[in-house]
Amino acid sequence: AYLTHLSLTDKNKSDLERCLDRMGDFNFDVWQLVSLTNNSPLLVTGMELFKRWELDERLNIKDELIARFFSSLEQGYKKNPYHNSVHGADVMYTVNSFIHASKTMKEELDAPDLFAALIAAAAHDYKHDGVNNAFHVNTSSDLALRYNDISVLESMHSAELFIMCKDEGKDIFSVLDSGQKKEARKIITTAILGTDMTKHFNHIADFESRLAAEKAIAANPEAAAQSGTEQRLEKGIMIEMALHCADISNPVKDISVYKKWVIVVMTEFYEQGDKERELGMPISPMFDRDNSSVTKTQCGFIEFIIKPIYRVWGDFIPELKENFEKNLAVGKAFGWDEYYAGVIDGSIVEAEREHHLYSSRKLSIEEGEEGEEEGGGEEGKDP
Ligand code: 8BR
Ligand code: ZN
Ligand code: ZN
Repeated sequence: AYLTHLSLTDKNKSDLERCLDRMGDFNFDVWQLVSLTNNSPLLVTGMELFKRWELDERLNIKDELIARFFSSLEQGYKKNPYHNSVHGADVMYTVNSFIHASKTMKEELDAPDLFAALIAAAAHDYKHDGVNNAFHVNTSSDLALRYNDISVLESMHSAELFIMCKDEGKDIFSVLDSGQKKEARKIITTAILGTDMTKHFNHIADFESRLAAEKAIAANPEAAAQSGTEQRLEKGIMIEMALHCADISNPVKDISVYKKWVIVVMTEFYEQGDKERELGMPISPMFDRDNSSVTKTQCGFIEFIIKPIYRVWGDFIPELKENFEKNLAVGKAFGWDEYYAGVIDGSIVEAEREHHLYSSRKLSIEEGEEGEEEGGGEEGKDP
């Protein structure tokens, strides 16, 4: 019924409904939502997931408020190649699929926690401007000055979410009582600030030790009750980790979906590299379109970032562990440079046309040889 907000034809509506049926699956293809929703993937994902968890009834939220809130979030996402509302919708449905699969999270999280987790995911890159924290800091941008160089973008995403909610008719937190509001705000700010990649290895170590503590307690409740000093796996920690894992989940998805993300993430990195070149700044190797390898970047990202965290995350969600491992095994062997250059298949250009959220910069077939000069060795990966 909420699809009435979208002005779709009946045919489109039934296609969309069929697509949305699969949204609970970890390997759902969020890209389909772009065309099926008239470019409103985040609005539709938000409405769908609030319905699925019956948050409208459990927290007494009117459809109009849910729609206005997610629509406003969606409009705040800029049309960057990668950090756009498709990424917001992707991260939101992925967090949902973690919670949905995990017996532990389903038992632990009540309605206000689910509400907070989904909103944190939907808003986690709100108003992202397509360049990273290092660029902000190195250019002394207004945002870097405002946030003292500390988690500049993440601070902005979270702050702007709560500022947006002050607008007439968009305060989705108004459905919570003051205690719930305080708790939801704590969960959301912590989880969004936790998406800063500089915290990545802390997340792994911290979550691993908390997970071990929980297992020890489950195995021997009395001994654990005596010591009492162990850090437990609290709800906020689970949500923070779920959001960070979802944020970097591209390589863990089906290869067909992952491929589309690689095109847009590399496009955005290279556009930042172009800006750095124009400004006479040093260009980080990953961002230099004339001097980098998509294969090395993605393989390094998988080996040093993704595998370590998904090993721990798979221990926490054994329901999805096999899925993570299967997808990672396929993704790593892929020839990303040739694919990015359009040599393997022409889907880049096709995808660019299909999703006009993509950058206007055209990718040319001639760029195919980049990154081959170092003999394809494994050294020098720099995620
Ligand atoms: P954000 O989406 O919050 O920016 O965090 C993801 C970060 O992971 C990116 O900024 C980037 O540094 C890195 N990354 C790389 Br490398 N490849 C990626 C990919 N395929 N998908 C997502 N992130 C990637
Ligand atoms: Zn981010
Ligand atoms: Zn993100």
